Amino acid sequence: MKPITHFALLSTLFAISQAVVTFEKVDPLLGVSEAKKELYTPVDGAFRCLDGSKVIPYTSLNDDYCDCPDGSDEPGTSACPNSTFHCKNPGHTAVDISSSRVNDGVCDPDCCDGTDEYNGFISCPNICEEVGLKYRQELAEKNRLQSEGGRVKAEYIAKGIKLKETRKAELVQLKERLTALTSKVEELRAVKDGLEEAEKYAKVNWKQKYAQKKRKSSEKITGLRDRINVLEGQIDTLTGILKDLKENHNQNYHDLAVKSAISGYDEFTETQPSSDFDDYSYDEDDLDVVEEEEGEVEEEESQDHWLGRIFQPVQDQLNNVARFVGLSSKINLGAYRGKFSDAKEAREAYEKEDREKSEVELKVQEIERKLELDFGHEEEFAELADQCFEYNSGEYTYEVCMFGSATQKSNKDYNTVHLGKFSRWSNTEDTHPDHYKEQVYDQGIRCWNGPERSLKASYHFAC
Ligand SMILES: [Ca+2]
Ligand SMILES: [Ca+2]
Repeated sequence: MKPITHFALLSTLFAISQAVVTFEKVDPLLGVSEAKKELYTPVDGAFRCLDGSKVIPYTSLNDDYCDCPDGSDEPGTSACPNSTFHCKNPGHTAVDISSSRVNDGVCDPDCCDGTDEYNGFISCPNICEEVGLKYRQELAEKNRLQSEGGRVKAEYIAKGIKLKETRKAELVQLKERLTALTSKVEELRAVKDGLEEAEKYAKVNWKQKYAQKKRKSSEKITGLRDRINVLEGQIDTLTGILKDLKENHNQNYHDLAVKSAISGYDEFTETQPSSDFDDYSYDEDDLDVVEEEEGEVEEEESQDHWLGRIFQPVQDQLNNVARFVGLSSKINLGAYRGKFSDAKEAREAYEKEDREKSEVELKVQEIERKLELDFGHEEEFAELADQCFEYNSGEYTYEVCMFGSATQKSNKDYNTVHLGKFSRWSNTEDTHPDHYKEQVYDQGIRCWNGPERSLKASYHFAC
């Protein structure tokens, strides 16, 4: 053999020898936790697999050959794929890792003491003190947050329970107010309707009287006009006679009476206007102007008159309404007679009370809606109702007002889209641990040629 060949052979043998030596030095209890060490006590130089399936020589422990079906004979090697290696991790938390990670050339992050790599190919430093310190700091911060979260939760529960009681009490008061307003509005509505009916009745009768008077006046004027026509004819006849007398009388015969008649005729014709009796003509509008002032007076008088006449029938109708709406006492129109001078005042009073009734109805609906909402087993989420939270995804900013509505706003053109109203918590049962971690908002603006928009809002609560 050549010297170089001898050297290569010796090197190989040395390497094999080292490997064998390294293998033989593996502690049979390597990778076994303190809690399980008792199970690895030899009995007559033998080891019973932990599943009890086999008894093998104690020397077969950690001999890098898998003997037991459950892998329990190789806690410190990677020979059995179903075995685990125990990292003691002093200064931190001990863990069991898969035996496949033993001597795989990678420092296992869970095995901070570096004991998973012991064959000498790589060296893993023991960083458990550093990792343990960081872990304990994070744990302390987490505990602090949980403690703070617990305090806030207790505060929210107390507020939620109180809020519910307050809402219940407020609802009782509002419903009593609503009952009173409903009765009052019905009463005022009946009064208003009665006065409006009276007003309408009075106007109709005034118009009828006005038309009758106008017709009579028109007849009188027509009669006067006929009379004027007759007089005009008579004047024409007389002036014709006088004209004929003037032109044809015997001028040689000086009769004083004839001269006086002709002189009177000349004076009459010189002083008369050319349009004769045209100024006496009239049309229907002239008649309206003449009678309007009288009509206004007539209207006021008629209204009072007719209000008085229909007072009792309206009172009877009101009492019927009172019975219909279940009022305990009759409506006394007389009490309103001095209060409302006309239907306009009654209408304004009715509308004012009706508006207040609508406002109270809305409050009742809102409180009833909130009382029906699921604010958690202990009302812990009631305090968060209507509080809004934003999330910026880059392209959009989402806003969720809890138990209210959700919107999506573009960060480019600030166009806002309604995504929906609060519908429910997640689909899980309310006993599920994740039930109160997700809310569904639906019935949003319909997508173009698609379904209605909706949103699922997930929350992380530290308590
Ligand atoms: Ca073995
Ligand atoms: Ca490893």
